[in-house]
This record gives sequence, structure tokens and C-alpha cells, in this order.
Amino acid sequence: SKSPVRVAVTGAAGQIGYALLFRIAAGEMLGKDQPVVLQLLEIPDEKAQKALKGVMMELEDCAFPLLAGMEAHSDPMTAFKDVDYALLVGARPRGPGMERKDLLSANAQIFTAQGKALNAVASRNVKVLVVGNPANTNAYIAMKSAPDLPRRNFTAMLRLDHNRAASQIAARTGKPVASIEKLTVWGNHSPTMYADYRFATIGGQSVKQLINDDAWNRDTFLPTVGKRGAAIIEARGLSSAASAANAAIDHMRDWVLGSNGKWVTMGIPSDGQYDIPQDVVFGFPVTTENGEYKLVEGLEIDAFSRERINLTLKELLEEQDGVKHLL
Ligand code: NAX
Repeated sequence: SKSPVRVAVTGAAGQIGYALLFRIAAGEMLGKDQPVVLQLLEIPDEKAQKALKGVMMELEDCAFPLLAGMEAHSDPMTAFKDVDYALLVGARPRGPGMERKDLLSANAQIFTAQGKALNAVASRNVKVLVVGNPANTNAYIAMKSAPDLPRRNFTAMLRLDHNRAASQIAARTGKPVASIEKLTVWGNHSPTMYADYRFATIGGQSVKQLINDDAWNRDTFLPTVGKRGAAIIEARGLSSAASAANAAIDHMRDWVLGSNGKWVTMGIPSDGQYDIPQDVVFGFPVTTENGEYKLVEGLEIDAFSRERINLTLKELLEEQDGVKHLL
């Protein structure tokens, strides 16, 4: 049987943590034959640490056969020791009266410290997924703060946007969501992201031809996917948690175990393709195999798509600019 791998999860006492940890411990992320040790990080705050203990009591009470150990931490330097996977979920939420630049710099501090800790103590092959917002920029900051680790091992979560787009297409076409291939979401995890079904197929048929309605794409589909997070908050009174945890599981599982040729969307540091500047952490179509992702290259970018991609890129470059002095 396989020896255990170490999985760090930050923000482990939060909403997403509560929807995520039980699924990781059940083997849904890394496989039903892969034991895991959970290294859980929360802020030192007494209430957060106590809540974390409560979650760990529940994990214990599940008696998961694959849960080989768990630890509670309040310092990233101990939480990330020897970790093979790091899911960075905890982040500073926007408080009342907080300006965008305050939010950016509060998170820049968190992700600089966590990037440095990963650099110092994590496995040299650690695979990092940043969920905490602003996810792309936080991933960029962590990557820049960890110069001894491979840049390509820092990723941001665009999978929730990808899954949201897939479900909207399934609903519109009346076809099963599982039959959708070659869908992607370009750019930032924010309402500016560009969900692109121009190349998508469903049961082998072109989605664009099936739908055949550019106005629907522009006026309904893109705003629905882009503003879905806000719609969930409006309906539930809380932000997406179970669907976000599910997307994190999908992202890591596909990265580690492979997508079997299927396109998935990951936020990855650019190597300059599609005119996205080097190192910008951008949503791209990728396929995954043997623990590596590979960018889908050579796709045609038409005028409408270029405009949308430039818009989401502009926002990301502004975010990066806002934290540049801290790196
Ligand atoms: P919660 O506020 O429920 O939980 C966050 C937890 O993180 C809290 O328990 C907090 O104490 C902890 N935390 C804060 N700073 C920390 C630090 N420096 N180290 C360790 N723990 C820390 O938020 P939740 O709903 O779980 O959302 C977590 C993050 O995911 C938020 O930033 C949210 O905006 C982001 N999201 C990202 C999504 C994506 O697709 N990329 C979608 C869902 C979600 O909105």
C-alpha cells in the first residue's frame, strides 16, 4: 500500500475548509488508495484555533481509513513542513470600509509569508493551489516569494468558473454536463474572466454551432458565469463554499491523477503564450498527465476574444502593480 502524503490546508476552520477536508480525507482528491496526513493552518486567534479543533474532532469521528494523521498549526513554517500539496484557502476578506488596495496589501502580506514558508520547508515538488482571493494575484505573490521552488507548481483556482460555465452550457443545450469537452476560462478569477466555448464540443458536436446565438453568449452566458459568486451570496447569505471546495478537489485531482486528454482550466504562470506577459497567473486551457499540466497552445483568438482577454489581463496587471512594492 502507498505511504501517506502530506496535505496542508489553510483557512481550515472556514466555510470552504469545512466542505473540503472531509472529501480530501475520504480520498476524493488524491485517490481511494492514497493515505493522507492533514496539516491544518489557521490564524493564531483563539476562536479560530478552537473552531479548528472542533473540525478535527469531527474528522476523527469519521474514522476515515485513509486519514493517517492530522495536525493543527498557527504558523506556516510548521504547517508547511514537508508538504506535498498545499491548498491555500485562508485569506483576508474585505471588511467594511476597506479599500481595494488595503485588501490587496493585507493579502500580499499573508501570501508573501506563506510563499517564504513553502520555500523554506515544503517538499521541493510541492503542488500549490491558491483559492483565497484575489486568487491569481495571491498565487503570483506566493510564487515570487518562493524562488527555490518550480514556478509552475504555483496555481490559482479557476475551476469553479470552468464548472459554472459547463453547467450553464449543459442547461442551455439540454445535454449532459459530462459530455462537454474543450471548454476554458481565460484570465482572472473575478467577474472579468472570459469563459470561452468557441472550441467546445458536446457529444462531439460544436457547442457554438448548437447554441448559435452570439447575443446569448455576450448578454446572458458571460454575465451569468461572471456574476455567479454574487448571485450565490445574494441567495444564500454566504459565499460559495461547497462548490468552491468541489472545484478545488477537481483541480488537484486532475493535476495529480490526470485529465485523460480532457481540457481543464487552471490559473498558471504564463510563459508568454497568447501574449500574456511572463509570470502573470492567468486562467488557461490545459491538459494534465503524470502530475504535470500542459498548456493547450495555438488556439485562434478572434477580435471579441482578444478584447475580453485584454480586459481581464488589464485587471490582473493592475493588481500586480498594486503589490509590486511589497515583493
Ligand atoms: P471563511 O471566512 O469562512 O474562512 C476563511 C478562514 O481562513 C477563516 O477561518 C480565517 O480565520 C482563515 N484565515 C485567514 N487568514 C489566514 C491566514 N493568514 N492563515 C491561515 N488561515 C487564515 O472564508 P471561505 O468562505 O472559506 O473562503 C475562503 C477564501 O476563498 C476567501 O478568500 C474567498 O474569497 C475565496 N474564494 C475563492 C474562490 C475561487 O474560485 N478562487 C471561490 C470561493 C471563495 O469565494
